[in-house]
Amino acid sequence: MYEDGWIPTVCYQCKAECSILALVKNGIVQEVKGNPRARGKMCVKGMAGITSLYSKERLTHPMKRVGERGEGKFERISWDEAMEMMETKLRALHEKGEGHKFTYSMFPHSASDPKWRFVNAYGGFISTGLPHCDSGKIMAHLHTFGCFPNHHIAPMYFSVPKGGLMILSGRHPFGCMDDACVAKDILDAKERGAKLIVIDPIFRPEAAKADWWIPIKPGGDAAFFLGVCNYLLLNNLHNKEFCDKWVREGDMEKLLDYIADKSPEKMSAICEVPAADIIKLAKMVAEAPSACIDAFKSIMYGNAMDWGQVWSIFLVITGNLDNPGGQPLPELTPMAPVNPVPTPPNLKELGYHRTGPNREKFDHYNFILEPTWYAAQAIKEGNLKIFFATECNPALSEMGAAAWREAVSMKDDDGNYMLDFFMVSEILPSETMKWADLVLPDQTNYERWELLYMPWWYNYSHGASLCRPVVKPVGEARHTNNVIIELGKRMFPEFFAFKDDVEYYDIELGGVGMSIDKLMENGGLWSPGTVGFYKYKDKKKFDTPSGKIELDWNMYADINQQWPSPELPLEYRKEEDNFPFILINFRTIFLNNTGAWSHNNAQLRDPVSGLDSNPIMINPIDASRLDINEGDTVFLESTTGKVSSIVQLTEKIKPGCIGIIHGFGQTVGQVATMVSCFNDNELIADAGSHLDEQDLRGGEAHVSTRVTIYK
Ligand SMILES: Nc1nc2c(c(=O)[nH]1)N[C@H]1C(S)=C(S)[C@@H](COP(=O)(O)OP(=O)(O)OC[C@H]3O[C@@H](n4cnc5c(=O)[nH]c(N)nc54)[C@H](O)[C@@H]3O)O[C@H]1N2
Ligand SMILES: Nc1nc2c(c(=O)[nH]1)N[C@H]1C(S)=C(S)[C@@H](COP(=O)(O)OP(=O)(O)OC[C@H]3O[C@@H](n4cnc5c(=O)[nH]c(N)nc54)[C@H](O)[C@@H]3O)O[C@H]1N2
Ligand code: SF4
Ligand SMILES: [Mo]
Repeated sequence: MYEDGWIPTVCYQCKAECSILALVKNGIVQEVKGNPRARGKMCVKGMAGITSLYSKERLTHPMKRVGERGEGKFERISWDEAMEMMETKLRALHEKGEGHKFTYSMFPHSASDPKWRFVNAYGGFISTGLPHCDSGKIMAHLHTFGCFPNHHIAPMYFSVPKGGLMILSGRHPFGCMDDACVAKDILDAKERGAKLIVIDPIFRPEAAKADWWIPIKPGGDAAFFLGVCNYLLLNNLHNKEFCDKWVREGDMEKLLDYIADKSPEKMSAICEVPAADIIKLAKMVAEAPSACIDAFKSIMYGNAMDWGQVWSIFLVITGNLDNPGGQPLPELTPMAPVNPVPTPPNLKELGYHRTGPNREKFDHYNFILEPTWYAAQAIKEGNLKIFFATECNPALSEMGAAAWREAVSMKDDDGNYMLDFFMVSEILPSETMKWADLVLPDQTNYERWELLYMPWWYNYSHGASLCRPVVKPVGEARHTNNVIIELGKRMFPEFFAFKDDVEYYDIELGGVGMSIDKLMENGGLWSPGTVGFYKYKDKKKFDTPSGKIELDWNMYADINQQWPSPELPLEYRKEEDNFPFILINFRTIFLNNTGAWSHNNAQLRDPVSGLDSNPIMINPIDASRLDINEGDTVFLESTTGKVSSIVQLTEKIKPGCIGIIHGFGQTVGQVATMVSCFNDNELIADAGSHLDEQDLRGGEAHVSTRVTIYK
């Protein structure tokens, strides 16, 4: 099964899952590089993946908790005992008719990920990073032009023509590549004569390469682009022909009514970008052959849906849909079903928003906006009894770290944990593991099969792409997909009547004329033609209910939110006096989120070649007012927590903002704990604690928080 040579597979040091080649010699991965068939790049994290694979800290056998939750004391057990524990707990809950009190937090690698299949058969919830990421964008695009709800359908930078505008508005693609070739795609486009515009309160590496950097107030993107759209429309600079042909009748008139008073001057007061710059960008857009927006972090605020709707309006009135250099609308040929397919539970009836005081108010949520990450609240209210976590690290990644810890350790009057059972599968020791009852050692991407069939991120090369084992797994590590398939066979044999993961994938591929073998012959890649321009012209419609672009979101008429609000996120309007600064937590190329995969990777935490500190960035103007100097140790405090670190004075951050790196905070693992760095989610409130303030259209206050800073 294992061969020597350059083997095509995928990287999984981040969720981009780039196509790569792994050089295997004598059963050991020696080297990795980008697969030339997929434009051939690999980033520094990806190359450090070999360090994760061979880390001496790898989890190698199942373990069960022996101390209290949080103590992180475990004892080795057999796989038989581990399977037995999961089956007993799951059966007991299911027999009580409370299957919906089981949540599996995971990152699905395809729409038919076997773990997701199990959750559907069981009647539980799936929880992913989705509600944290760009769900506001996905929903906005779905509502407006019926675009397939993928995770992140970014511009295809390789298609941007000369003179085309690439607008990064709250986006760090040079570090958060989401396909290692994207940074080069952007720079190549620039070389062709495309223009790069970076809208960001911090001067990041993209700004250094940009034609124009526009510092903006965090959360101000909706206002900024409303100003741009106002100028385009009122000066007849929009793409009239496109709008006349494709926008639903009456919507343009309503848009004009609504936008008439969103002048650049008025919007400038909200987003803190001079009106002249808003106008300048509008004029550039009007003259450019194409314009695209890439945003990610900027849509993780409480006004996410507002910004998403403005973003959609901008693309529509400039005609930048499914054109070279604009917003792609990819289509996905579905895989063949593996029959019988379990019917998913009726989540709407069971309550997407199953926690909180007034859940009926959240009727507008749907799966994509579903805020299932309110784990802390759900546990406290008795609505979450069994929690599985695979490929995620909620102890650090969930907003409100203290509330999370409290909830998972909470006991009822009889002294039993409110959360009855908690399983974590991981490759390296993680923070979340400390609270688990059962820890399962997973196989890395170099040891397992996995069919990736969903261009979750940038990866258009991922029509379908195959992760295949290139070396023997360490110890007793088992791929969690197979563990869950085994559980499925025991509990729901009718839905798991296939031999294993490989047979499951083969059935799915068989229905579309492919197979695992054919995929391997094809270098691990296969594209069913998901990319193509102007598909709406061939189809003569958009995939919306009316077949036209729908700017007026009349489904939100009952809550008076048909049109986007330019206002800053709700969370900014409170406690301004006590907490005058806005906290920005951003990512770097050396870390992938909060995860053990980079925090416990020696290569990525090296002080020279990687990252080993989390300084507090502040503008010298603010610092001098507070008598804070470079290198001082200061406290950062919010309404929910307090942390401390060293100050870094820099003019690269907009005054009024504080910048920190997102992801730190691990207290387990030799590498992660060499230097102690704080977790930003100590400062950010638990999402369940302020439901009333949240935008009923779905925006959540994920990453934005007010803080104060003092020595
Ligand atoms: N290396 C690496 N890659 C990753 C990840 C990782 O952790 N590390 N995480 C992956 C995941 S899950 C995600 S969701 C993506 C996230 O990818 P990005 O969102 O691109 O990453 P960030 O660096 O968090 O944020 C991008 C920029 O947004 C700016 N910003 C913050 N608030 C605002 C605002 O209101 N308006 C504007 N215009 N700018 C703002 C920040 O200063 C920052 O420079 O990356 C993915 N890829
Ligand atoms: N403050 C703040 N909080 C945030 C964000 C933010 O910007 N700021 N971003 C939010 C966003 S956008 C997201 S998507 C979420 C992400 O949060 P999570 O979904 O929790 O993801 P990660 O933090 O990346 O943790 C992934 C874990 O999976 C493990 N892992 C890696 N590979 C494997 C594998 O093959 N098998 C198994 N079993 N485990 C593996 C890693 O070691 C790591 O511990 O965080 C959210 N939280
Ligand atoms: S972008 Fe992610 S998947 Fe691609 S090479 Fe880098 S770490 Fe690996
Ligand atoms: Mo994310």
